[in-house]
Amino acid sequence: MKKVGIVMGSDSDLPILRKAMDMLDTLGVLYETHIYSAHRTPVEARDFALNARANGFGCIIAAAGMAAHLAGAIAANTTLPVIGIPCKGGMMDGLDALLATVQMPSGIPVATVAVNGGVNAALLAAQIIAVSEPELAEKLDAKRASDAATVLKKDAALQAELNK
Ligand code: RP5
Repeated sequence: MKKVGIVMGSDSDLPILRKAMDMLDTLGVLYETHIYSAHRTPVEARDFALNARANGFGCIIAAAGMAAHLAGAIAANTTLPVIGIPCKGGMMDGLDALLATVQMPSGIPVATVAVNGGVNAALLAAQIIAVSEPELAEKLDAKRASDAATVLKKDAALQAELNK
């Protein structure tokens, strides 16, 4: 199985990435995690992206806040799919990071999830890996079914309470 690369701009982003790692653990997806910054460690971030395909990664999650160039900088140096997580924080509380991550120029895509969207980033990464992993695809189908059953159970409880 190809690994998911997880890169964050600072250890202050770690709580968001922990949610992603927990979801990948639940699904049995392999990953490797690093703190590399587009601004503070540009050489390491670039080298990670340049070597990611050869190092067995199938996609990369990149999370950063404020002037969030990390996902774009990673995407500039690999043709692996890159999933960007804009992180909350700073004067604009994540809006700056959202725009910096999502508004990529034509030619260098970043699949941007919601601000602090660690869980969806992990699910999208798992869906990418599952293109060539039928067992993982089955786990994702089972999770969807289980999530739907949870909603319908709550609906049934609400009906019982309100619609007598
Ligand atoms: C970004 O600046 C990081 O991704 C983080 O979200 C934000 C603040 O970083 P720290 O000052 O907490 O290290 O580069």
